[in-house]
Amino acid sequence: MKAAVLFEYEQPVQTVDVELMDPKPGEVLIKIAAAGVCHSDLHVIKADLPLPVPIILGHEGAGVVEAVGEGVTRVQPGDHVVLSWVPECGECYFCKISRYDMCDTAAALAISGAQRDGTTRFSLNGEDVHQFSMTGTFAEYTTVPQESAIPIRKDVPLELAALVGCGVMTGVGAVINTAKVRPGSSVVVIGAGGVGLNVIQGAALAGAEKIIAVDLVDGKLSLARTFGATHTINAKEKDVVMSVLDYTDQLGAEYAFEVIGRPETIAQAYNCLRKTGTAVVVGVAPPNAEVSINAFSIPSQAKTLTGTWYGQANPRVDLPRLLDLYKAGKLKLDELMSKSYDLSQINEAFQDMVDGKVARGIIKF
Ligand code: PAD
Ligand code: ZN
Repeated sequence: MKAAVLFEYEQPVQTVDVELMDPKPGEVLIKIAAAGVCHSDLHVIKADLPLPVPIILGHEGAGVVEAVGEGVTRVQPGDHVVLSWVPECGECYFCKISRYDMCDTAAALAISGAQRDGTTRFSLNGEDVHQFSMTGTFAEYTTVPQESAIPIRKDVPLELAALVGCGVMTGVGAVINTAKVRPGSSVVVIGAGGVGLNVIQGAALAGAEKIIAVDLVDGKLSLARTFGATHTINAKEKDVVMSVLDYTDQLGAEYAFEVIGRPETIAQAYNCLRKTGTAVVVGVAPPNAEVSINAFSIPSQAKTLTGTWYGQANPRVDLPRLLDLYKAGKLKLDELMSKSYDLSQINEAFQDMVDGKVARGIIKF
């Protein structure tokens, strides 16, 4: 079977034949139908998210259950599933308090690139091949823990369902679960890419009155309007903080989201806020990056600076709910899928993302 493997950082991904073992107890074999291309995959290539290579990238995907290992109770062959890249262990402190997004076990395993028992399921000429966050969706088939296989309704095309597996969950979840944006409020979204567009539509869903989208690419800003932005700022042309003040009666926004992963734009999100506002960092910055914020503003302006991981998802509840919202006409998925590719075109898909040509690129199998 074919998979897109990163062998070395900063090098193109190679589509090669790999071997995949049968699922072990508690695991599920999935035939992938579609996989979205997320900037987090590119972070791995750039070593900004340094995971062990060789690794099968891709963590946003959907498919059909092909086989299940011993003791699997959550799904059966034939089920349609969206993959969750945070398979909760259910046993750590954070799982006990129902913060599955913060599962310590899932975090440690993501860094190891292995499955729960510490070994890999994929190999190439006898060498271990890792998986991105126990998923690895840029592959014809993948084996995942059953906690990663979230059963979904069958009346949503799998190529659209794939999108909720990362970008939609993260973006909408950042708004609804983390910031808990209130109707009538003002929201700034810095970075209108695959995830940022979902923050924008999440804010619209939450009833925000002003949704100010910021990007460097005009095409992204017009997409942002499609997803519910009421105002747009091209950061190449205008000062972001000054423009946000102008759009908010010189108060600043109540909520700001950084959806790029750069220290400067994280500080910008904080600086866009009015006193008592909340900034949520979605973007993943390199491990050693640090953000500079005026210290006096911390007590004197009483803002909140927080972050979100996987949109603070409870995947078994939230992923099916997002698809219900799509079926109810309240969430856009078709408009996100701007271009589809064969697995062998994966590097082109990354380049299109870097060039700002797509909302979300989708690999179709
Ligand atoms: P993307 O490349 O589709 O979007 C990034 C957008 O930011 C593009 O539209 C760029 O034009 C725009 N941009 C870049 N620099 C600037 C700037 N200085 N000012 C304004 N706009 C700018 O990426 P994505 O949406 O797939 O991912 C965005 C980030 O979110 C990335 O860091 C990714 O790793 C992270 C992410 N986090 C989680 C999580 O759980 N927190 C999940 C998924 C993705
Ligand atoms: Zn992602």
